Amino acid sequence: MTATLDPETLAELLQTIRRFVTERLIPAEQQVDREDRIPEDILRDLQAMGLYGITIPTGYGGLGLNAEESVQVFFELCRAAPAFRSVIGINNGLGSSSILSDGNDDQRNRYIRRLASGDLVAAFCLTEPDSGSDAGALTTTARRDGDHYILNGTKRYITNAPQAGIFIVMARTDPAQAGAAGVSAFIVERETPGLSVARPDRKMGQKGAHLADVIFEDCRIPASALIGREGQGFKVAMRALDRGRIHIAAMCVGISERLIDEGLTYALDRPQFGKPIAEYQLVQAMLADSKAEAYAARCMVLDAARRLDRGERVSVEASCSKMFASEMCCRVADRVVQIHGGAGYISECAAERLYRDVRVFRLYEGTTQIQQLIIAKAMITARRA
Ligand code: COS
Repeated sequence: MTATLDPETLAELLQTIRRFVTERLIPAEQQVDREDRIPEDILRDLQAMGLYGITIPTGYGGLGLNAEESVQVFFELCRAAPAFRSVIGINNGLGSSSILSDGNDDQRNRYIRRLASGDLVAAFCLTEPDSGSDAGALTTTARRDGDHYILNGTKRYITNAPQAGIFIVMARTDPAQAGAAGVSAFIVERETPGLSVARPDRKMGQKGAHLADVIFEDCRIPASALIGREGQGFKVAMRALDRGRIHIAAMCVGISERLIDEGLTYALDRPQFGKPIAEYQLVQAMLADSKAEAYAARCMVLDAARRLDRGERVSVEASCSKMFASEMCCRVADRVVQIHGGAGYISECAAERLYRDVRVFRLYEGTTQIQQLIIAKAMITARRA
C-alpha cells in the first residue's frame, strides 16, 4: 500500500498524538495502574481521535494509514503506558486484519466500520490452556451441523475479552487432521448462547487492559461466520500475527523512547557526590546504549512496515523486529530503573510501572524463543531450497 497521507498531514497527526499523550494519557497513568481501569473519558477520546481505526481503510471509516504510517503513530502513542494501546490494539491489528485480508464482503460490511469507530471491540482467540507456543496443537473444536458450526473449548489470556463484542476464534474443524491443517477461523458474536467470558486474570502490569478466558460450550454459530475456507484458519492467524508483531515492536520503540526520557530527566535532576548523575560515565553508558538500541529497533520496525506496504511476506522481518524490540525494551526498562536507584523501585515512579508493563512484550504474540525458531527455520529452509 502506498503512503496515504502527505508528509505535512502525517507530521500534524503525529504532533496531535504527542500532545494527547503528554497532556491526557501520561498524567492518567498512575490512576489507571492503581485502579486497573481506564477512565471512560479517555476511552471516548481514543474513539473521537479515530485511534481504533488507525490501520482500517477510510472506506470503512478508519484513518486508512498504511503500515509505515501506522507504526509512526504507534511510536508516538506508545510513549504512554502500553495499556492505552492495548484497548485499541486488536481493532487495529489481529482482529480487523484477519477479516480485512481473509474475510468476505459481508463480514467486512458487518464489522469493520464498527471496529474502526471503536463502537465494537474485537478479541483474538488463539491461545488455549494446553496450546500456547504450539498454536497448531489447539483443541477447541468447531463441528459442522447443517448450516451451523458448534464450538466447544476454552481460549486463554484473551486480551480485551471482557469488553469484546466479537471474537476471532481459531478452532479445529477436522479432528482427523493433527496440527495446523485442520484449523479454521471464525467470527463469533458475544451474545451467542454458549459463549461465556471468565473473570479477568490478575496480572503483573498493563493495569487497565484486561484479559480473560473465553469458554465455548455447544456454542452454535452460522456457517457464514467462517473466515476464508475450512482448514485455512492457522494461516489466517499467522498472517495476522505477522502484522501484529510489527505493531508490538513499534510499541516497544515508543515505550523505550519514553523510558529513556524518564532516565535522562532523572539523571540530570539527581545530584550525587556534588554533581548530577548524568555527568558520570557509567550512567551515560546506560543512556547511550539505550538510545542506540531504541534507534536500531525503530529502523527495523520502519523497514518491516515498508516491506509490508510493498506486499512482501514479512514473517522473518516481523519476528526479527518483535524479538529485538521486545528484548531491547526490557533491557532499557531495567537500565532506567537502575538509573533511578531506590526511587525506581517505588510505585509512584513511572520507571517502576513501565518496568512491569513491558515484561509481557517478550511473551505475547509469540515468545522470544518462538521468534528465534521462526527466523532460523526460514533461514534453513531458504538455504536448502
Ligand atoms: N503466513 C502464512 N502462512 C504461514 C505463516 C505465516 N506467517 N506461518 C506459517 N504458515 C503456514 C506454513 O507455510 C504452513 O503451511 P503449509 O502446511 O501449507 O506448508 C502452515 O502454516 C503451518 O506452518 P508451520 O509448519 O510452520 O507450523 P508449526 O506448527 O510448526 O508452528 C509457529 C509454527 C511456531 C510459528 C506457530 O505455532 C507460532 O507462531 N506459535 C506462536 C503462537 C503465538 O504467537 N501465540 C500468541 C497468541 S496471540 S497473543
